[in-house]
Amino acid sequence: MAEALALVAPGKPLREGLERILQAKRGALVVIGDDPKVLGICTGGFLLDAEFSPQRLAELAKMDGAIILSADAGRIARANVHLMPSPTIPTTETGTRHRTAERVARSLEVPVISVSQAMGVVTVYRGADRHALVPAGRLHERVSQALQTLERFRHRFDVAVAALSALEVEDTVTVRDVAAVLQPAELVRRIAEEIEASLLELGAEGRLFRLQLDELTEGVEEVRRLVVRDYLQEKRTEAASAAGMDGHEQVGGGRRPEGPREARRRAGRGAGQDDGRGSVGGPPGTPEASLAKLERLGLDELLDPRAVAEALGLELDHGDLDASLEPRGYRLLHRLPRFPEPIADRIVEHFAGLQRIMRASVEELEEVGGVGQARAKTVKDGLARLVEANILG
Ligand code: 3AT
Ligand code: 3AT
Ligand code: MN
Repeated sequence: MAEALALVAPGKPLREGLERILQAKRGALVVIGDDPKVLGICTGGFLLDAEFSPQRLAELAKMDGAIILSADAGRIARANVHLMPSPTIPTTETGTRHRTAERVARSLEVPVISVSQAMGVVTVYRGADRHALVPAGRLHERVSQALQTLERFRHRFDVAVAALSALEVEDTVTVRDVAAVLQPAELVRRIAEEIEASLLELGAEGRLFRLQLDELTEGVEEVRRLVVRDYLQEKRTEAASAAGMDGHEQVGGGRRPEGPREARRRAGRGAGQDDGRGSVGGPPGTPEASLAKLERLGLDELLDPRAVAEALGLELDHGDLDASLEPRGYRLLHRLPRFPEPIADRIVEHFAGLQRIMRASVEELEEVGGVGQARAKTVKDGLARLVEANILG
């Protein structure tokens, strides 16, 4: 469908021809492709094999029947053709032109376009998909409105990320602060996805919008992933429980180890319960599953910090959003300048939690494979700068 929409994007000759047909208040049935499979369902009409031009298309649309174009829409192969797709192919359309368009698209691997004379609408059929074209002016309007909304959420995201960094260094993060980052991040992702679809339809006319979109989404996806990796509550395995591993021994763990309330709750908790929904995007308890869960939340759910906590696998005591959390440290370590990501990951996996990384000496950091004196210093300096920025800020 994406390729088909690219052929009819505003500014393309084919789109111009379709606009002319609309202006003349006529209809059309256009098949893009003239391979033997297409010719096999063609009867009547005549051979043209003329170079495509918008004017020619509009002129030929004055005749009955379908117009057959080459696969690249560069030539007009035939006109006034009667198409005879198998009547057993299902169609939900009513008029003969639209029934035919849907059946041809469903049975052959070619895009089919209908211009409805009665409704003044252009529809692209591809396989079982259909897409009604939106006039370019309305698309422009829609995209610029969506970009404005995107900008607002991007701002909210930036503010929340800066706040989270400060709280992480101070070691005073709560569930609420993590949700405050993941919520706008997910909204940014959703709006961007919508804009992408409109940009596909706008083709070359969407170039400037594309630049804005890229700028407004820059870095959000990475932070989204790293925040999830920082706070995801990993499902504890039977083996780990049996071995007497507790929060203290867990690598990272998302949840601060101390806290008698939490220890009590944890003791009573069963291991590894599946919720049956977590299968899309990786096994439950993985960052991918968590991200997929966030993506599936309805808008109302997403706005509730408790739903975000649930997607992270956090079990809140009486839904307490002020419960404190400790990050593993992925996000802050990935911000270190010119620092290889696998090494940052290794440091996080070696120490249990950001606070321990911050307290580690250069020598202790050097114990991690791949970390020499230079890198250990980069870590110490980078984290020290964050603390400093925090005190001054
Ligand atoms: P006109 O001289 O334009 O009236 P025509 O033979 O050129 O007749 P068209 O292709 O313009 O025919 O089709 C006109 C309408 O006839 C369109 C559709 O509503 C109806 N029609 C055409 N073929 C069929 C069919 N197989 N079954 C039912 N209705 C049909
Ligand atoms: P409109 O919304 O009225 O434009 P429709 O789906 O109601 O489209 P109609 O039955 O009114 O379709 O037919 C309009 C024209 O479509 C008639 C004919 O020129 C063309 N057409 C219909 N069926 C075929 C076909 N099988 N092959 C080629 N052209 C067809
Ligand atoms: Mn009709």
